[in-house]
Amino acid sequence: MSATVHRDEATPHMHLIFLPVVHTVDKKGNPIDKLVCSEFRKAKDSYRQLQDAFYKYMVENGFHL
Ligand SMILES: [Mn+2]
Repeated sequence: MSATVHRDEATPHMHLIFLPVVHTVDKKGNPIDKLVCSEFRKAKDSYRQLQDAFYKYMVENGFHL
C-alpha cells in the first residue's frame, strides 16, 4: 500500500505498509488471491522469512540493496 525510503538516519531504510495476499485456490479449484494475515504469522520467524524473500525478490529484479 505504501513504501517510503527514509534517509534521516545513518542507514537508509524503508517503511513498508502492505496487505498480506496469498495466491491459492477456492473450494472449486479456481485460482484466487486472498487476504490472509494468518499465513504471514505461522512461524516464530515469519517476519525474518518475509524480509529474506523481499530482499531476494528485489535483488533478482535489479535493485542493489
Ligand atoms: Mn524511519
